[in-house]
Amino acid sequence: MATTLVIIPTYNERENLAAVVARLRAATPDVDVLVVDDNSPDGTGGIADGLAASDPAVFVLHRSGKAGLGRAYVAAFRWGLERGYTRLVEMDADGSHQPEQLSALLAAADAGADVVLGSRWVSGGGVENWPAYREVLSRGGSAYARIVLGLPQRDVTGGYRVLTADALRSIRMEDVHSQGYGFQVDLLFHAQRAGLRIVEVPITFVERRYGESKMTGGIVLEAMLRVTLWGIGALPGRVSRRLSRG
Ligand SMILES: Nc1nc2c(ncn2[C@@H]2O[C@H](COP(=O)(O)OP(=O)(O)OP(=O)(O)O)[C@@H](O)[C@H]2O)c(=O)[nH]1
Ligand SMILES: [Mg+2]
Repeated sequence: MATTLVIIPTYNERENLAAVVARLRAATPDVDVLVVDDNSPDGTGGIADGLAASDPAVFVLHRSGKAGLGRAYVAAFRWGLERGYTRLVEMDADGSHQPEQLSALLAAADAGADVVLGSRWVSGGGVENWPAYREVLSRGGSAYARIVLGLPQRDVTGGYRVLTADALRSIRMEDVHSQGYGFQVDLLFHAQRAGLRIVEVPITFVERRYGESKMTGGIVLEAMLRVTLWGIGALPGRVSRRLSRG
């Protein structure tokens, strides 16, 4: 039997956290939940403690300050692996990743995928209430990373994912350095190079209704620069593989 831990990173998600956890517990009662809070100034950590106190399936990992999404996930993956969970899930706190769609992602893992990507850019997927510029940025970012890194997946920046514990163990976490959204691309790039079975499942991403986005120009720039550098770093390997295939 698979044991599943859904990781929800939070930074100032006071208006969103309780609702998303309630929806998740209703939609998939068998999964556990770990909130990873970076000492949110708005008191999200205290809300998470309240949820954990009233539900034995909810846990909280408090971190000392805002260190970025990537660091929060690496700490949470370690927490989950140490406790023996066989599947770990990434999910945003702001309602953009609908808990009601998790069972479709888990079904793909049941069918043998090592990594399941909730995907906006495959048939059946999409976005709701997104301003045009966000869609352009996201599609453009995905296209750029796909080309530069040679990734075959359509949605490489999304953050609604299932990873098996074995898949995570086969990726050297300490090599996944990116802090912001580049983290998702970085993790996928490592998974692809580790030869893991990666499957995309369509999702409808719903723009947050409450609270503020943490996405900044700096985070986008970090992601683009890193993708470019990894692409250059991976080039010799890609060329020699192509040559050896003739
Ligand atoms: N623990 C932790 N969580 C973070 C950090 N930065 C963002 N998050 C959380 O990561 C998730 C995604 O961040 P968002 O700000 O929603 O980013 P986004 O979904 O790309 O942007 P929007 O579509 O505008 O909401 C949310 O649950 C955030 O609260 C961080 O530094 N630490
Ligand atoms: Mg969001």
